[in-house]
Amino acid sequence: MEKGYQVHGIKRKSSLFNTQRIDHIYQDPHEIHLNFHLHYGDLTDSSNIIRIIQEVQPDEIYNLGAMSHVKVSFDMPEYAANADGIGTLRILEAVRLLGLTQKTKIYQASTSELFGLVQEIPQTEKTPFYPRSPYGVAKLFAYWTIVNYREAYNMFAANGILFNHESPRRGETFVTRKITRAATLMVYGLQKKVFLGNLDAKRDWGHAKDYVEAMWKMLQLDNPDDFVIATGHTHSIRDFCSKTFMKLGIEIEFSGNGIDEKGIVKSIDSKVLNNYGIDKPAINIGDVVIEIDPAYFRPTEVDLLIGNPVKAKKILNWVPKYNLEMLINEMVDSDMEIARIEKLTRK
Ligand code: G4F
Repeated sequence: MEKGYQVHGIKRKSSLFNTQRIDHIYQDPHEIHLNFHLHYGDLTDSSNIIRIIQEVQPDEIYNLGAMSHVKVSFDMPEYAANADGIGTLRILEAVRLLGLTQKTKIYQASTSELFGLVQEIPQTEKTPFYPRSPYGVAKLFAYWTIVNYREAYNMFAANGILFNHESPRRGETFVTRKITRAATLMVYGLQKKVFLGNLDAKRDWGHAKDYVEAMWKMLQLDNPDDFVIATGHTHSIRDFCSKTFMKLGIEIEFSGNGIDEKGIVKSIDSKVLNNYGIDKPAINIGDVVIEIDPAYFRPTEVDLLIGNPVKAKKILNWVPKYNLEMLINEMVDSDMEIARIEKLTRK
């Protein structure tokens, strides 16, 4: 919207309000919301997708719609295939059948999950795919459908192979937000500990703001192409925990192995918490704040992701502005404010 676009989004019907993460846009004092429209829709409903595209006649479509939780895709594989795989096909077919192939550019949210059991380190646009989940397999179908429609019908359809990208608006069941949320609730005494799965997995985490800029840049090219978007740095879940707690002045020591591993508070720098207005944290040296719950293990795991974004840097002139520290700082500060308000309202 800052770029002057009229933005149309699709939301699924739910019995509860589920637009909290974008509600502030409606409250923008500059009335920018006049350029923002939400339609009821679902990627599993072809006629609905065709109708919305026909009504909107979009210049650009950004398909980020998905059942995007990798672990949940093992429980709902057919739905993941339908929404994430065939859903992409439905958009392409709608654009084609409505005669919009020369007008509408399509961005497909492909994913580093395509690399799965990685065949090369770091991963580039040329690294062979080896998905490790129903989510990854569905996204593989979508990836190749985009390539096929580009070649068969001369459509502007591009894959952004995005590595993990996070922000304060990240859903609370994804590991980064789960950790920042838990740590901040703990210092306010609103949560005792957090249960996690595989702490050894490594991810190349970037900031969603940087990655959205790359998506947009991809659609401004003269010719469609596929790009890896990544930072080129990787960290384990364990590292992410340590850095998050450290941002709050809390040093964590990990001890034990496998499902018996625990994260224990080793030291607390109270000056750091004082800066957040906390005199007496509800967390003490020796507290076990992280434990393992095998329920979060995946039947097949993606152990290591690290991308090489050299092509995006060269062709899109894309340079990320955030590093991991900046990302964690922003997420922790935002979650501290949320926890502070929760503490007040729970009293
Ligand atoms: O945060 P995650 O759930 O993200 P994951 O699986 O990497 O997928 C995300 O990034 C992809 C891009 O590469 C997207 F395509 C996808 O839609 C999604 O946005 O898990 C990250 C890692 C995994 O290895 C997982 O096993 O963290 C590990 N983990 C350890 N404990 C956990 C937990 N993941 C979650 N969600 N919850 C845990 O308690």
